[in-house]
Amino acid sequence: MKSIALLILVAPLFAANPTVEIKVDQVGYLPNASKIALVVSKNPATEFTVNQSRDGKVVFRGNLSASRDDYDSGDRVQAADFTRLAKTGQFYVDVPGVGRSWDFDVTPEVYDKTWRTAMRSYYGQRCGIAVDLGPEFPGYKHAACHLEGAYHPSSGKTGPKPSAGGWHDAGDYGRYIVNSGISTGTLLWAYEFYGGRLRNVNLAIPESGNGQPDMLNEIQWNLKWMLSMQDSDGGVWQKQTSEKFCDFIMPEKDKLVSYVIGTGSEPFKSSCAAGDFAAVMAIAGRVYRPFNPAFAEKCSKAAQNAFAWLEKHTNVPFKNPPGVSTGEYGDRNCADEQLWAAAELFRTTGDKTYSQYFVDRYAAFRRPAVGEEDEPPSWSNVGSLALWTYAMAQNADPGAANSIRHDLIAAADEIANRANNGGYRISLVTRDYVWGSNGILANYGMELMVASSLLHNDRYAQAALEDLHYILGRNTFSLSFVTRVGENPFRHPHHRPSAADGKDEPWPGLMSGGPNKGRQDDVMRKVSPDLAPAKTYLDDQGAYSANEVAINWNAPLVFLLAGAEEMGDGVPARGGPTGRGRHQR
Ligand code: G3I
Ligand code: 9MR
Ligand code: ZN
Repeated sequence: MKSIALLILVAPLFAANPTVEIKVDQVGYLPNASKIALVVSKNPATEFTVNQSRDGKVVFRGNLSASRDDYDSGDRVQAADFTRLAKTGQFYVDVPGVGRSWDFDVTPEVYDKTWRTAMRSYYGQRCGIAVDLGPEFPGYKHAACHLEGAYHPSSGKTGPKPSAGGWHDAGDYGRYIVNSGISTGTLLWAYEFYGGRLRNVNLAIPESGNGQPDMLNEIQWNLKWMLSMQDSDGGVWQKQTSEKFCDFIMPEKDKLVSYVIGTGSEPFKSSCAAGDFAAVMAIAGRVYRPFNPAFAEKCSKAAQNAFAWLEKHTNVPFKNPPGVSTGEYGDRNCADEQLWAAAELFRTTGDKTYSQYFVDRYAAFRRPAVGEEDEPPSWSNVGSLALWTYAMAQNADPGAANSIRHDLIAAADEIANRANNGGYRISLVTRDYVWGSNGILANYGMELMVASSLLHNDRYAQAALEDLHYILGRNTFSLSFVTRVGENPFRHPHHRPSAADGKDEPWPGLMSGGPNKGRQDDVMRKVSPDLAPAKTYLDDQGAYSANEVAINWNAPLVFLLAGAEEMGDGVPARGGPTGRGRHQR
């Protein structure tokens, strides 16, 4: 009450409510990068100012651009370009006749806090241990959950199986190797690209201060669970979940049996799980070497065993066995997973047989194929990760490495140029507005950061920032798609802890799946069928096909934010192998 009264007393004219018609990155912009706000209003406006939040003082004046039609949202969008603003500080954009925007910052460190919040969300997703976000988010905690497990008949084994940690996948409490694969791999890559800066960040987790960087401490929590999913023959089970999704309860209240689930018949383990597992363990085998050589060696061996299993079982798909209705992550083609594993194993071990495996097969995965548009990495398609990692390997086949670089230039040019098409200046195209479209966008952003790094072209990193701006509020809803980040974030994720903890605000640092024209849940099926793809979204807890959160969507966000942070240092983002030397090889 007191603060509201105070606000009214001192509230001058400039403190009017922000309008959704002005869209800004609610976190902010880097001083040395493009700074654009977007305006969608009934009557085209002509002028804008940038004002200091503290006192409303005008620090920049400009004219709005002509309107651009944005096909995917149906919006007519004008741009307020204040790239030339030389000041740092906290600001808002004011458009006479339209209103003012939410506040945002302009500083070199503008994304640091958001990176930490997004990365720390993995701690919140931990299974098998009590979690407490502490004084930063008082009361956000849960007790140790899913401590016991059992082999499901579909796994080929019977009896109890200790359940061993890991991260809850998403809004549900399942743990899935395929999705853990790309998530953990992406995070480890982020460390490899930007570790020089990330290694110093304290995430306030139980392991903090143990001498190993916290980012690696957090990732190790999931790696240990993944290791526990490998059978003695080297194969890897698909997932550990209950047979059906539990109610909207806290994780420690979920008493459904946590089963190790397999394919239901020989060989019980699935090929995509083995491929993703091998790739991730291979990366871990080099990243942990300086800190924990024994663990690194264990991971590397596990990767080699999984690859050997995979060579004998190249295409065992996974489908949910009868009676099981949790997430499937079914993917009929595991050749890309196997290629990724071979490339990461080559990078880690230097063993030429992995390189040969790659060189013999990579041509089929080159992107974009003639006449095709580029597709960023996703849980079902890790082929591009295979290609890029190979291009970063020492002693790579020069012909292969060259063609991969060449393809990456073509892909990155194509993706970066999309910013000129639509009003929102992002990499998404119409067909991308499916389940997890924000994850697709973050993966485009990651791809651009990788391209910038490998090809030493800052233009790609600049384009990646445009994608980040959309996620952080510069979108048709003027909504930050990351919980607790920005002044107007989405608030009702399909996320069991956020729903069941009795608190108004959701758990922090989680990115929404985003607009999905597929309308694959009962809430979304009820929205108007006339909505444009980019508008097919509701901030509604029940809308799991548009508003769930997931570890594989947060991971490219973490990567993208890390790349953006590095740009704030005033140096083009060049974490690649010949770049700023942060790459460990
Ligand atoms: O890419 C195709 C497109 O070609 C096609 O035209 C279009 C038509 O529907 O669909 C697109 O595929 C969609 C695909 O996601 C894109 O990745 C499928 O429809 C859609 O069903 C599929 O959804 C997956 C969803 O599980 C349902 O299986 C999501 O990728 C996946 O992220 C999500 O994962 C769930 C886990 O199962 C359980 N835990 C939560 C997690 C997040 O929601
Ligand atoms: O909560 C589940 C979510 O994690 C999944 O992504 C989604 C699709 O598989 O399913 C959700 O669970 C719903 C179930 O599929 C149908 N009944 C309602 C459940 C959520 O309330
Ligand atoms: Zn759990």
